[in-house]
Amino acid sequence: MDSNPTAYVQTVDSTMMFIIIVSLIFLLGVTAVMIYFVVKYNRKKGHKPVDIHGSLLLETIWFVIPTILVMAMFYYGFIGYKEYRNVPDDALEINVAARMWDWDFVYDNGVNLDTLYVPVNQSIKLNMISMDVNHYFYVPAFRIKQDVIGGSSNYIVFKAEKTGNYNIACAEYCGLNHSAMYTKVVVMDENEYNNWYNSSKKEEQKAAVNN
Ligand SMILES: [Cu+2]
Repeated sequence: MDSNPTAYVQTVDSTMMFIIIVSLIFLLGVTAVMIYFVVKYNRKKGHKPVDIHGSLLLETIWFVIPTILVMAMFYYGFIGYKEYRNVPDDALEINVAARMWDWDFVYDNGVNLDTLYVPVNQSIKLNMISMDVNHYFYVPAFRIKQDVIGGSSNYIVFKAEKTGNYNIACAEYCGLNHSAMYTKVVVMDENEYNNWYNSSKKEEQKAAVNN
């Protein structure tokens, strides 16, 4: 799975696959049994409906098996949830402000941009606030998604393991230009990032002097 941009992709995709397979088994199983019963107990063949009262074995089975399955789904989901809520000590923090209809990324050096630049193989913690309504920070390629709620702060942790450009979308309808609330996360190798970080500061100072 070297081709995934984050290790997290595997966590989410295998959870998704588990849920799809369980659902498929039930869909096919229930449909097959239903069709079999329709044919076998057809009234035209002389079958009469029979009242059946209580079966401890059946009731136990349809209570225990779904409970185990649902708990397993919860377990895998929770493992994935923990992965992007636990903040590693070495996490690089970047402040994010969402507003109608763009994203603002503010770095430690004071630089403020609408594109997210991060170094590869480094845990990133995004401290997110909304300046107005509810938004929803979403990077499909990384399988990460986090509400950004008006009037409160939130965070998300991720670690990109492949350089490149990936889409960031707002995944919650937030008004007229919601569908245009797109930007990019640019994952760079460490040197490239450090160069960018140092030069972006200088450029901003230059711009400030020129104004
Ligand atoms: Cu939005």
